[in-house]
Amino acid sequence: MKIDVATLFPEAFDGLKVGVVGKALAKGLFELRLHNIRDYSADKHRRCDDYPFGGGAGMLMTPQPLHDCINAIDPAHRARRIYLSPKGKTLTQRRVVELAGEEALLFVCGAYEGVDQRVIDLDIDEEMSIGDYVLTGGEIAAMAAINAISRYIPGVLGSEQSTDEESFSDGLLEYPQYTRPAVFNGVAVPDVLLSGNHAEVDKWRRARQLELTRKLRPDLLKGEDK
Ligand code: 4FV
Repeated sequence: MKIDVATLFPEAFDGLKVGVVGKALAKGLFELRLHNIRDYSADKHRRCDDYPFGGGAGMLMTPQPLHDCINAIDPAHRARRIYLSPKGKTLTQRRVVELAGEEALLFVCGAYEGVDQRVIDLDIDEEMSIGDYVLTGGEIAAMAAINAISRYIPGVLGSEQSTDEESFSDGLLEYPQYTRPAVFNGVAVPDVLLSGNHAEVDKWRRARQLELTRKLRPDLLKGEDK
């Protein structure tokens, strides 16, 4: 998979060069290319922002640098072009898995109050949000999406890790997890997990998932008989 990012702050993506994702990049399991939108500005001062027509607080990203950057990266429009925005559909694990199947992704990071609407209309396939709040730029949202998507790229998670049983993989929150020591700070691990009875462990875990999901995320229970 090839992931391109159009951003005013390429250095923000150093955060992806560590840990599991950093190792995967070093091994070439997927490709990440960063493009500085400012390099495409035709303005003599390399400006990429201007005041919004009609007034209003803050600045907007001007259309020319972003439009030219996007089309220089992806001239044949082969990539799925995603603009990070609070107006977008909130990213879910289901969408993460779908995007992990794409050959090429292009994440477009806004800044300031956002971007000129004509770039979205002309150049963007989908708007994606990571949550109902406003960030100063799309970079953190893009890194969150890239991080989540990378977990589904073959070889990124070691054999000891898996995407099979985790929060949202079966539409429910994950069950509580414990490791050594068996008693910590006077609190013991639930006996069933030490029993060696896998059927009972599975039953206990499913019951905890339902209990946790009902308590913390009832919205995930779509009325199905769970
Ligand atoms: C955002 C979000 C987000 C809005 C203006 C960047 C900022 C600036 N992106 N999920 N929530 N973006 O707040 O994805 O351009």
